[in-house]
Amino acid sequence: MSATETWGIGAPLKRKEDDPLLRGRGTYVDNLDLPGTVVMVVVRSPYAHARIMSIDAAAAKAAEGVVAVFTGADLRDDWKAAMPCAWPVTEDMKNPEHFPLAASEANYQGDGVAVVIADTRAHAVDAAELVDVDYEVLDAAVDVAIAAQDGGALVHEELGTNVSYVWPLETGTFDAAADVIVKHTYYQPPLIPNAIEPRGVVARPEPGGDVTLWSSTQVPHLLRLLAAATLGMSENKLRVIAPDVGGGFGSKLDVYAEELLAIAIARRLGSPVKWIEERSENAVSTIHGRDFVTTLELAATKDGKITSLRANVIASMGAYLQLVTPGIPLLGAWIYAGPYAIPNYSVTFTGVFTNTTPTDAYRGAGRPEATYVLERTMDLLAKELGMDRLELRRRNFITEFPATIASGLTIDSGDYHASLDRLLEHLGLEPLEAEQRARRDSGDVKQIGIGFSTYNEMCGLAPSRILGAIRYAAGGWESATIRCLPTGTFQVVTGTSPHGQGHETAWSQIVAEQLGCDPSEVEVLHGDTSISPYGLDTYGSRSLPVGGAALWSAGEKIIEKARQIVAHQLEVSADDLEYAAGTFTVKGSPDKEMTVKGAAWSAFAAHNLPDGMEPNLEATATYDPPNFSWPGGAHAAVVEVDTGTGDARLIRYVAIDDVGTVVNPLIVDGQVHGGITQGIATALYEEAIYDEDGNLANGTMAMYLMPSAAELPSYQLDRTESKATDHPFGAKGVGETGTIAAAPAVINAVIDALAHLGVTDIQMPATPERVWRAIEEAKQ
Ligand code: MCN
Repeated sequence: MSATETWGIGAPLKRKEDDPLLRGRGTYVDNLDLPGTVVMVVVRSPYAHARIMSIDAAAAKAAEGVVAVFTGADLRDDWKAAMPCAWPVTEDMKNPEHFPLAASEANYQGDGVAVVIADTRAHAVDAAELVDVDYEVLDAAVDVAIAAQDGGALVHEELGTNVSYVWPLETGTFDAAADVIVKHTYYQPPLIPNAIEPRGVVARPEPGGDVTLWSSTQVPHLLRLLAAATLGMSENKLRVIAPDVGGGFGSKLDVYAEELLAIAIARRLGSPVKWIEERSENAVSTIHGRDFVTTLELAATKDGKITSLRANVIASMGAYLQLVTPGIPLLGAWIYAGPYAIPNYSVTFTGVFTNTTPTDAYRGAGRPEATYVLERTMDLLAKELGMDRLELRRRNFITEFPATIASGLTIDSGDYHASLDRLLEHLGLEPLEAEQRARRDSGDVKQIGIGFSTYNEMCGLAPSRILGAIRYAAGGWESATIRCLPTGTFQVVTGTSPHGQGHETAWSQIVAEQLGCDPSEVEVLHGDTSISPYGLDTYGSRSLPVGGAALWSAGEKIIEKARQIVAHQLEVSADDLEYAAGTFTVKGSPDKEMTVKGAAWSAFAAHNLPDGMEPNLEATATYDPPNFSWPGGAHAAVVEVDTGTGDARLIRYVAIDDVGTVVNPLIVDGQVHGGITQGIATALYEEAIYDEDGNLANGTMAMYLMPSAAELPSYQLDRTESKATDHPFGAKGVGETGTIAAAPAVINAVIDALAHLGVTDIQMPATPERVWRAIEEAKQ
């Protein structure tokens, strides 16, 4: 085995970043303790919809330790623009002005109405209780399907409607005269992302009006750009640092009120301002995901060839449009047909305001929502056709690549049959089906069900031209710099901003593979706008497909320059050099060699460089992907359902994913594990429950059922590999695959367990009560 096989691309290297984190030596925002810091606490509306009649802050201002109290009206002149929404999906999209503090009307429970600044957190919390807000409570629009009808409560009266936009994509007519048509409506409830570290910010004023902002964010670069614009600051006066960030799952891909408030107030007071989100505060003030009502129709021939698809999606925006809220449903718009060749395609999205926490990106963002309704409907169609559900899938799989799909995009590579074949090898379907038959025959109270989901997704966001065409404000490229230090070590500066994904390790492996060093010799810097080249941060499983490609491209530039240096020093033609694993050798003279590390020293000393060559061995590259990244695969879930109590337990989970070339199999397995767990959680446990007045009824960890390891079996993972043809070393994204695939597999399994009892539908999450009711209703 060569050295690079033990630590280059493909090696299961343990994550470099974990040691300090596991020893408690990480630096999260709350670990920052800057001299003179004052603490900010946000006073939030207890009502989902209420007019703010008056705010009396006198008692709070007089309380012990209080430095200042600000209301929305007090700070109005600090904002040069409303809070940003970077994705106006249609020209006439309705986007009500949204400022960091509501001044006249609170539009969701948790909407900030004032902030208290004090010397300690305890003093700020106590004083916040004393801020006296007089509210006139208004009717709330909570249910997204009802809100979409208008006629009831309006979230933003001045708009005259709750509909923000209608966005259609139609490339073919639905075949209403087809042999078989199935149609079903699905509800996917709102979810609370629950990163292990809630959000937090520290803003420090610097001499000359500059500000340094530490934030638990996924997007330091976007945050700097947009915060500067909102505050009317020069972009170069704001430095944003994402220190260690304890997860985000999309929820930290945003520009939040508290980030803007901390900067504005730090500038006003001249002291560092710190805000740390509490867990229950996180449940209302950090974005939610999903909250979709989708009707999906599939039309097919008698022999199971699907001829057309129509989807009507009603998606809650929550109370306001956050950074990319309106675009989230659209991220699924191109994949409602998944891995199947369906020629006629029509999807319509209606974005609707509700008096609930704003929605935005949550792991998978638009793609789990699409895959869920498709994979559920595939099972319904198979039943209607009287066809085996896997046979139906196989008959419709796309098999030739590159494949231009009906929604208009091109899938570069994939092998969906191979993933399904591999899945069945691991699963052992026959004994499971035999067990299922035996339990059905004996009338066992515990029934088992087997569910499948064959999926693909588009990630690696994204080709800038396509983003432009769908009206997203920024591009989708990424950048990387490699500095070859004189003594033979390397420094990488990346524009991606990891928050749990292990980029330091994977990026080190890529450099190690290409430049022939040990990964420990590579330092990876990220997450600080003053050190990284401009970048577009981490979301949409883009970091390896886009950032990794930029890094590879920087490495190629290093090798090219090193080749010129080596040729000059060895007095041979550059064409006579062969390169492998960091070393140049002269063709035919194997004893003559020089390494990239040696070239780095020569470039630093600059005593003997080719005429006109700039000293120093360093390269920067930016990479704009020509296409999305197209992972895919096949997942199976096996559940045991107690038909007496409705309790559904997952007993096995098998996942086969194709993410192209794998840089680090340990990291990829970890990503798939985490992703699957979030998908299972969606299927069986998690849901943000609002009452009819818009009160979040389960905003604590005691009430919001996040599964722990105790609820879950070990997963069986394996991979197939079809390389991404556009990526320099064939890698596809992995960060969201599990979440996209898992929920439909689990719900299909629960329904399969109860199919013989006549159950055909169960809404997510399949709680014991819902399952029990479905069984009872089927009896009637
Ligand atoms: N990787 C690899 N080989 C591949 C693909 C990926 O070795 N073929 C590695 C990459 O090098 C990287 C990791 O897997 O270390 C994830 O890569 P990628 O798919 O590019 O995703 P990103 O790094 O862009 O991460 C974003 C993605 C998203 S969108 C969400 S949501 C998510 C996720 O990652 N949130 C996470 N994984 C998370 N993991 C943790 N711990 N915390 C989160 O908040």
